Parts: sequence; structure tokens; C-alpha cells
Amino acid sequence: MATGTFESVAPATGEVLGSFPRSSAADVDGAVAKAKAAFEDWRLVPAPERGNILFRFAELLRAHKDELADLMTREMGKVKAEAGGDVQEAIDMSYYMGGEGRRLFGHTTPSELRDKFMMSVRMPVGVVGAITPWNFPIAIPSWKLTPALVCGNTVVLKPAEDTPLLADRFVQLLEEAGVPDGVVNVVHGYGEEAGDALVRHPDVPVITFTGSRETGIAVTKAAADLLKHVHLELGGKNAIIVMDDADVDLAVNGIVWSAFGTSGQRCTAASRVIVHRSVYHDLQTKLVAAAERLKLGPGWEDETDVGPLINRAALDKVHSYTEIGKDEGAKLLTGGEAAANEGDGGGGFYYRPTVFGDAQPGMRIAQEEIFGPTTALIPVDSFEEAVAAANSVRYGLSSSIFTRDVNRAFRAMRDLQSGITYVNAGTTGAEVHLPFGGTKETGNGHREAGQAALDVFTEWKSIYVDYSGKLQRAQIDNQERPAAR
Ligand code: UN1
Repeated sequence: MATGTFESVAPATGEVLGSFPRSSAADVDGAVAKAKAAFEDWRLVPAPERGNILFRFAELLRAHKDELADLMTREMGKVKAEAGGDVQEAIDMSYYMGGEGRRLFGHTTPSELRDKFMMSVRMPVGVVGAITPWNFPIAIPSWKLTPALVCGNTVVLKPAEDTPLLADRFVQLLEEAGVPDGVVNVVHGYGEEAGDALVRHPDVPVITFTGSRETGIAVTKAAADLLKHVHLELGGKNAIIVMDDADVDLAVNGIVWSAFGTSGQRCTAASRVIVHRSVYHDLQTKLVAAAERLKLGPGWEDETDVGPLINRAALDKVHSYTEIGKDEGAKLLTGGEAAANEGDGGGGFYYRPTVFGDAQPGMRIAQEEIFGPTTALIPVDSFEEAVAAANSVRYGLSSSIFTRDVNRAFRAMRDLQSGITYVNAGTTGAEVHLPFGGTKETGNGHREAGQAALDVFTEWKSIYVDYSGKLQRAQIDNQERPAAR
């Protein structure tokens, strides 16, 4: 049974919000056994009925939106408007995937033989192991669980140890919506214990994981012996390109939102800004001024612009990159230090929005994921140089270009190596009905959200029905009529 407990701590104040079981491999066994048993009934529930449960779940999320957003400001730390957006993303996803219950389209196609019918259908795979991060603690579980469920799979969820309370509320609402017992199960605790046991469990054929590149590699290796389906959504080092013809004020707004929103703790955060030299000075001046206007404080206060980082380790990591940037010779323009809570209450893991200038594309602050409110300005002289700098990182999640030149915009859409590209907007703002995910080392080719998500949670089955009443051999018995030459 559980090897003890761990606490959920409010990053804004250090207040303890609750105590949770630190699940062991035996707990994972129990949860998987329940999910496996529940799969036998759940896979046979008509998909439109599974979808109806997700519609009810979306309604419940709507009814509890304020409560969940408020809890998120406390347990995860993001500001109220963003917490509401996080919950809204789960609402949108649940409606969208609920609708899939009446689609889940396969294909029909004519046979090369007479009196023969062919179709492909999506089949559920079984028990899905979902490992979710703390930065979108309601949205990302919805990205994984709602498609898994509508496709007829059952789930064991291992939420991040920083946001267990939100995960429990999420699952309680799913149960209230009518998800039968055993269909969704939760294990809490740490990656090395509960997460690892889930990834290695022989009765869990699908793993969907959002987190760091390094953990993604470990997950892939651990899942390899059983040839599991592994879906990964990993790091980013997303760049905003600002060209000489850009609307600089608009670009500054996009950068502030993408670099400092959620305190930079998004895999889509803009941690690099690649700027044409002719607008560099103007942009730098305006960006630094905007960053310095941002007010730090607890997420639940209306005046707060930027909340705390998730925990002490995150604060230390972010600060270590400030030191690295200075050592590498980039110019610290603003921030670069931990900060006091500027709202009510004490404590908290606050870090000032940080901008480096005169960065080079190869510097570590311009190559490695920081996951905090730090961005680096990289001056360039041409569009080609900008695209090359943008593509010079191992990650490929999101990218953006600010330009008024439609030709350049289309070249950027083609040439930027990322799963998502924005034109005249920052690097965040994905909507639930397009695929979400990245190229290169951001993932392994799969996508969440949209129709693409269904591919993670289903296997295609191709079905051939011969109603000719005789043996008909494909590739052989249809050869009497020569094909057109
Ligand atoms: C993430 O950064 O982990 O488009 C997810 C966005 C959000 C989701 C981000 N809707 O940035």
C-alpha cells in the first residue's frame, strides 16, 4: 500500500493545502486491475453514450469553473484569468470529444472484387496510463482523458505531485458526470515510484506523458520492452521573430503574454525573441518597460499580473539560468532576481520577469528550456538569419513571426520547424480542435487535441466482408480484365 503521504503546498504562500497518499507499485497494480476489469464493459458502451457522459462532464466543469479556477490560483499559482482559461480549455475539450462519440469516423472504400465490402474502424486499446504536469492542471488531464474515454479506453491517471488536489476534483467531477466505477483511477505521488510502475505495467498498453524531454526519454526506454504505444509532449524553446516591418507595439504585447504568462511555465512559452536589428532598440526599450510594469503577487488577487513559480526547485533552476546568461555574456536588461510578494500575504516563490539582450543563438539561455519568466533577445539582420536562429534548437513546439509581409509570413509558416506557428501573435494560444504538439525532440510524432488525438487512443482495424458466396482472391481473381495501360 501507499508508502506514506506527501503534501500539496500553495506556491504563493507556502500554506499546506492537503495531504495525499504516496502511491506505491502495489497501489498501481490495484488501480490497473480495476481499470482492466472495467474495460470489458466500457468498451461496449455505445460511443455516443460515452460522449454524453463527457457532455455532462463539460456542464459540471462549467458549473464549477470559478471554484476550480480559484483552487488553481492556490494550488498551482497562475493568475485568475489564466486559471479560468485553463478550466475553459477542459470545458471546450470535453464538448469536442463528447461530440466525437457521434463521429469517430472510419473509412469505407470500394473493393477491387465484386460483392465485397471494406471498412476501417477505430478500436480502443485498453488501459491508458496518463501522466500529467502541474502547469495546466485541469486542461492537460482533459486533453488526455476525454479522448481516451470517448474511444472506449479506461484510465489510470498519475497527476503531478504539485497539483494533486486539482486532479482529485477533476476525477470527482468525471465520476459525478457518470463515468462508471473503475473506468478512471488515480494514483498519486512521484514519477520514480507510481509513474515508473505505471509505465512498466504489463496491462497498460498506452502511455501518454507530458513533461520534460529527459523524463520523456526515460518513459520511452521503460516502455520499450513491452512495445507500448507512447505519446510524448515534451519541452520547447519557442521563438518569436520580429521583422523590420512588424507592428512593434503588438509584438511587445505578444511577447509579454507568451514569455511571462503563467510565469513562463508553459511548454509554449516564448523564451527567445529574434529581432531584426532595425527595430531592436525600439522593441527592447518597450519590452523592458512592459516587463517592469508587471505586478507580482498571488494568483487570486485581481491586481496580480504574474504569479509565483511552482516551488523552490523551480525558483533555483530559473535563477541558475540568470547566472548562466550573465556568464555567457548576454546583457541582463531587467529582472534576474527572486522577488517579494507584492500583494498580500507572505512567502512565495516569486521571480521577476527577466529579459536578456544581445544573446547569441548558441548560448545556453537560447537553447535550453528554462520554464520560467525569462526571455532572451537575439538580434539578426535578415529573415533568413531569423529562421535559421529559430530552427537552431533541439525542440520544435511553437514559433511565431510578427510581420506585415504576406510572402514572408507564408515562408515562415513553411520553414519554421515546429508543430505550431503563429502569425502576428505570440507562441501560446492553442485551441482544442487543432492538433497540439511538436517536431524534433518535443515529442515522438504524435499529437494531442483535435482529430489527431484519436490516433493515440485507438488502433485501426480494417474489416473485409465478402458477400459473393464464393472464394475471391484479392490481387489474383480480379486480374482477368487488364488494367488501363
Ligand atoms: C503547455 O504549455 O503545456 O496554447 C500547454 C497554449 C495553451 C496550452 C499550453 N493553450 O499555450
